[in-house]
Amino acid sequence: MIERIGHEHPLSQMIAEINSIFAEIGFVFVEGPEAETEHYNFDQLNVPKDHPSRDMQDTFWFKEEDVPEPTVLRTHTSPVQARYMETHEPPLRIIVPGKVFRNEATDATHEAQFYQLEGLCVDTGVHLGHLKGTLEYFFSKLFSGKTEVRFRPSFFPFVEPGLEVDMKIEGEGKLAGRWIEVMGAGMVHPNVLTACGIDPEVYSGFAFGMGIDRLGVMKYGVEDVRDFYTGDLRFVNQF
Ligand code: 2U9
Repeated sequence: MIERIGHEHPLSQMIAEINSIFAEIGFVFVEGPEAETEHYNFDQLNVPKDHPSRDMQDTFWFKEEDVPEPTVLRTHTSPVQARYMETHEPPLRIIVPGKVFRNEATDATHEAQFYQLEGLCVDTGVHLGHLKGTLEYFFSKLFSGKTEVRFRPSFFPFVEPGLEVDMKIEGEGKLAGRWIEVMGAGMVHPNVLTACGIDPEVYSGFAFGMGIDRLGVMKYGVEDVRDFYTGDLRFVNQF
């Protein structure tokens, strides 16, 4: 008889590996609820009241009669960082993986449910150089080789300045030699620090966010993100 021993799902393996990479440089793993209040998911993160991401078309809202206050399936893991800042004094270094939800059509590169990984570092004197060094370290560990990181200006309500982050792997291989967009990031917006009880005159912080599924697609060469959720053992057992 052939004994088949199970193993972790490829996305769980990714999350465990990412956690251990960040643990080496002092980041603590934090989790939070998947159902969040409008307050923590949007208001506290400086997302304007009329921002399109709050629309029914983009966000899954709970029925008003079922909840004590406006509640959503979280659209990012950022509310976990917001709650953490309220209850902890800087210096803070946390890494927050988790499931997030978007009310949108699915295709080979988009799922209505996916895994995100966000990070936050708050201390005195934190600047963009710390963000760049942290991400260079992270990608070189994850892709086991020398990597370069570059920033392009972008906008997200919770950071200022906001950045798109591209990565390039040196050497041979399918991904090597070209710039690939991998995540968004920036310096935590002073309004967000203030809303979370941290004085922006004393402290500054960087934050970043990425889709773990997308990173899995890159690392393992998977063609369709939806494969991660089929539960098909012929797929899962390849990892
Ligand atoms: C707090 C303050 C700032 C987290 C950030 C992004 C930029 C970003 C997307 C990448 C791909 C989400 O998975 S995705 O669709 N995220 O671009 N996230 S800055 O900034 C924060 C978070 C929490 C308190």
